[in-house]
Amino acid sequence: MKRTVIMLLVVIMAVAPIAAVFARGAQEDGVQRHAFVFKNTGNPYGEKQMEGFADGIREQGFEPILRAPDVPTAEAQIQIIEQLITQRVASISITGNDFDALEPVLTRARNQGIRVLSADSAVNPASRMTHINQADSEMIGRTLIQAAYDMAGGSGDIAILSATSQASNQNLWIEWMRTELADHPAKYRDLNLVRVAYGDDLRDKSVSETEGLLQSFPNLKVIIAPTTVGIAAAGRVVTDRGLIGQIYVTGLGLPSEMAEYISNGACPYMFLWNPIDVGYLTAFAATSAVDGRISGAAGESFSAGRLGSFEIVAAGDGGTEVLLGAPFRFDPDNIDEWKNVY
Ligand code: RAM
Repeated sequence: MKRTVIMLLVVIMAVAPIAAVFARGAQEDGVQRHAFVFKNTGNPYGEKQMEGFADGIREQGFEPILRAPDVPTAEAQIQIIEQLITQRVASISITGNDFDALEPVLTRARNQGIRVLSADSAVNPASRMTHINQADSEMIGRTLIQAAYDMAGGSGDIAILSATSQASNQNLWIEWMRTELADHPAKYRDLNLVRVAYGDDLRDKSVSETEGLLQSFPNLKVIIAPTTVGIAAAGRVVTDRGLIGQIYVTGLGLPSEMAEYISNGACPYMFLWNPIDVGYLTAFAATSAVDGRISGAAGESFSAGRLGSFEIVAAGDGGTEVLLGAPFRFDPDNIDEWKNVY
């Protein structure tokens, strides 16, 4: 009996320090690891977002893990998340390839004590503690329709070239584009949204989808691409086909990839936020979630290094979010200042 009690005490004493460390999210080797999972590889926007995340995690003395599947699907992200659960990371921040499909695996991660957040493209509220949103989704959607109206001179066919059909960030922006059109029927009377095409954030597919739009709609005036991959592909096609001045491209683009098309007139202007800052802000939200400073509830706030302090607010989908700030407009007057920044 006495021996059993002693053995038990020995076991408890051996396990206690490990348990204490785990409680703060560290692995067996004492290192706290924070993972970021992007939509897919080969997207310069995603690389910048992950770069910002890695900077923010390292600045706080932890270790970042950056992952992205080859293809932008939920299934491919599920495999990565399963590996991260086995690795016992402290947090997973994900740019979701699907709003709902990741819920079972992310719930499993959360049940193991891993803190889960989304950034850029949200997963549903049941799957996340909070979402790091680059900018107000309503403002993005409405602004892009207003830009298309302006470029089309008020009338003509317009089309949207999106990422994947399941991408929750693009789908939300497109919903707001439709709302903007519906809210002002008189203003947009002569503006026809003829199609939403999906380039899947793959360069070649985005190029061929742009070509398909040009072929199907000879009177097309504006292509709105709310994706950095799509807008660059559309800019390329319009330029190569000698359609500058006939078809305009706008949407969300990286200044580094779009400078050529902003200067040559294929894209009169476009919008974006700083993707490095989205990642950096996510890094601080993730560590704050791990050390218990935030639970993800509206009204909580946390400090995000060089970006200052942020508050968690209610999101339109019933969950919560953190807003980085307003999107920025890039045009011929300022593009040279920005093209080497991101
Ligand atoms: C693409 C991705 C990303 C989106 C940007 C605007 O790079 O789809 O998720 O935020 O475009």
